Amino acid sequence: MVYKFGIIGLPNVGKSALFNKITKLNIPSKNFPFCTIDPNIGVVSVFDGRLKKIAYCVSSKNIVYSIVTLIDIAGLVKGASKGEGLGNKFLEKIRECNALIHVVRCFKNTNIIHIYNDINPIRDIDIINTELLLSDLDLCERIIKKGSLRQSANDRNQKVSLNLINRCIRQLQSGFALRDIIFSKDEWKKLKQYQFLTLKPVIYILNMESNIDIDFSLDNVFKNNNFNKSTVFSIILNENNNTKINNMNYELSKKNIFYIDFINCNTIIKKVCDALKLKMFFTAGPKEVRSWIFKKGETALQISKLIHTDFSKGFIRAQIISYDDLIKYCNISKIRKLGKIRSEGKKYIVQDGDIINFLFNI
Ligand SMILES: Nc1nc2c(ncn2[C@@H]2O[C@H](COP(=O)(O)OP(=O)(O)OP(=O)(O)O)[C@@H](O)[C@H]2O)c(=O)[nH]1
Ligand SMILES: [Mg+2]
Repeated sequence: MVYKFGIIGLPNVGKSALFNKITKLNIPSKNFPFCTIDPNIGVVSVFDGRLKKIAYCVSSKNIVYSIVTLIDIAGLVKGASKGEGLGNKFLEKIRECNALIHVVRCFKNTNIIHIYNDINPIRDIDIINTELLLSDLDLCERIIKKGSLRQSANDRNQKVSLNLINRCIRQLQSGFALRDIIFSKDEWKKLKQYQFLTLKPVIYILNMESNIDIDFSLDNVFKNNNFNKSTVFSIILNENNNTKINNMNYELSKKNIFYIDFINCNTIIKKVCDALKLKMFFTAGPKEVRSWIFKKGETALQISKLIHTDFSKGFIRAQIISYDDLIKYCNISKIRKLGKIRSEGKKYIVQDGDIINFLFNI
């Protein structure tokens, strides 16, 4: 499966500009609201410095990075769920995404139109989040109306219980995202099928261009206590800005804040992957070295499907070298002689950095 990340935010805040920077495409990014109507879709490589080192050790010239899909979605406005602006049909586009990248305007440049005329990141974040909450509330009501809820405790299928949906409704009505609720594993599994928007991980990109913007926005954003631990903030500096940030008073590590300038903004994708607890394993041979994204906790059998369904159908075992061993000895025959190639079965929990050769028989 290819993971999908959706870029959301108010109109004219720099979503398409960010999309262009990350994907190296050139879709319109103009100074007027609703410049983007139909979603733009781009494919982005997830860079990982380990691939080059692996390629050197196995004498491979070809590196293939794993990819994710980035979707630049039309701007949302207050009342979108009631049809304002371009309405809420774009929210449906967001539903299919695995994570959201929420772009917030923090730059003050008065030449660039702000749809509500003044720069107020907290209000803007709130407008978008309210629309997401309303959309999820609407979904809860539709689930109840559809009447496909679990009726009794003995009903052991994938249906959710009315209790669970009511819990979601109460959370949303008090203005909080569903991701802030602690669900059991079973509840998670059941809710996942509905693709609730506020259950998705979100990364905030505070789009700014000077130190003044930074003080202004950080101060405001972090004084607001509606943000919980699960929120990851990233900060991006404007392309034209060369100012170095020296005088930061904030405890950055505690806040999960990352400073990223426009030049390096494809590192945002890696940060989103980290926030989603996505890991990488590698396949390596003289023909090519390749990275594959998998979810923390997945087994050898589960990830073998990513490469080919034959691998899982005829799975025999997985031969594994850890990344550290490969780099340390940098020679496969030596690693074999040292007994550092492990044989693992279907249930092995794959670790980040594993270099895997699947043995299968079909
Ligand atoms: N000064 C300044 N301008 C910016 C910055 N980021 C984006 N812009 C400009 O703001 C305008 C809007 O940018 P877009 O990328 O089209 O915004 P958008 O969020 O995709 O807008 P919609 O598609 O209308 O929702 C463009 O003229 C950009 O060049 C920034 O950090 N500073
Ligand atoms: Mg746009």
